[in-house]
Amino acid sequence: MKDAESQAAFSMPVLETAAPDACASCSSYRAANLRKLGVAVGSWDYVVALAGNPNTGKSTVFNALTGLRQHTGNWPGKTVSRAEGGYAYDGKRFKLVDLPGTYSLLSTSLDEQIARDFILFGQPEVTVVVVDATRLERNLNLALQVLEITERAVVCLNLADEASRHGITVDDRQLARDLGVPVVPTAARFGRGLRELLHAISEVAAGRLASRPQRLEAEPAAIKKALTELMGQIKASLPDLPNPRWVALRLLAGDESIVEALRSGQLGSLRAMDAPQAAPA
Ligand SMILES: Nc1nc2c(ncn2[C@@H]2O[C@H](COP(=O)(O)OP(=O)(O)OP(=O)(O)O)[C@@H](O)[C@H]2O)c(=O)[nH]1
Ligand SMILES: [Mg+2]
Repeated sequence: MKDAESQAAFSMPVLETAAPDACASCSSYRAANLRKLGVAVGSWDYVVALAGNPNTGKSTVFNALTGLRQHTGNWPGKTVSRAEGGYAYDGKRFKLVDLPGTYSLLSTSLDEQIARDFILFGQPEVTVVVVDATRLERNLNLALQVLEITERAVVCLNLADEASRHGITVDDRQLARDLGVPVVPTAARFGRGLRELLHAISEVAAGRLASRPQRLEAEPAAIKKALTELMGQIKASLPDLPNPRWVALRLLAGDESIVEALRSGQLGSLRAMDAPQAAPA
């Protein structure tokens, strides 16, 4: 993006204008606190990842918050690599990372691996899982996998307008209780719900919202023993690697791509992924 454009994005009016009598404690005021930074993130306080199945509106959310113009369209697989941009909100700077769509953290296609590696090893402070409210059951598979590895998550229940058009009602409060993390209904294409999303991300990033994510039952004793041993070895050789438990589980499952990534040293180098990177305009 050119400088002038980036400057324009910086000063662009935000989502919806705050009412003149907006007070500092209401959500309109908070939305007015958004500054879209485009690619000019500079330094940042928090890294936020946008994860989710293909075609759920991740890039639409990314564009709305950063002022950038990532490719969007109504078919899956548009975003094929990581894109970064930023925004400032409530006195903090957020680096937002738009990821390719992925159905699962176990996926093996290249763009899905890019998403998987960032979610697992990029150490975002907050992972926003953008789910399609019209296909909730399928989308929750990835959401539950993400909640296995991080407490710092927000579920963005997008395409809420499409859901109501199809007569689908989602009880977002119950879903939030069931998942143990904030759930924010949005219609990103129309800018709806984004102020609440910004607020939830900010609260989770700052640790002001305590999440208790839904986790699967404990594993059988034999697996637990093998896991503990393997995790010990992984931690000894790669002390800084986030999510050693996930890596150990994949090794036990015989995941060749993880075996190879460990052998080649690729897993050890993934943590360098937070170097600033320009997003194509
Ligand atoms: N009706 C409606 N359409 C939306 C909404 N959010 C996004 N869309 C549309 O859904 C389509 C997919 O949006 P994208 O932002 O490209 O989705 P994505 O998740 O980035 O897709 P991939 O990069 O392929 O994984 C586009 O046509 C958007 O305009 C929404 O809230 N309501
Ligand atoms: Mg996309």
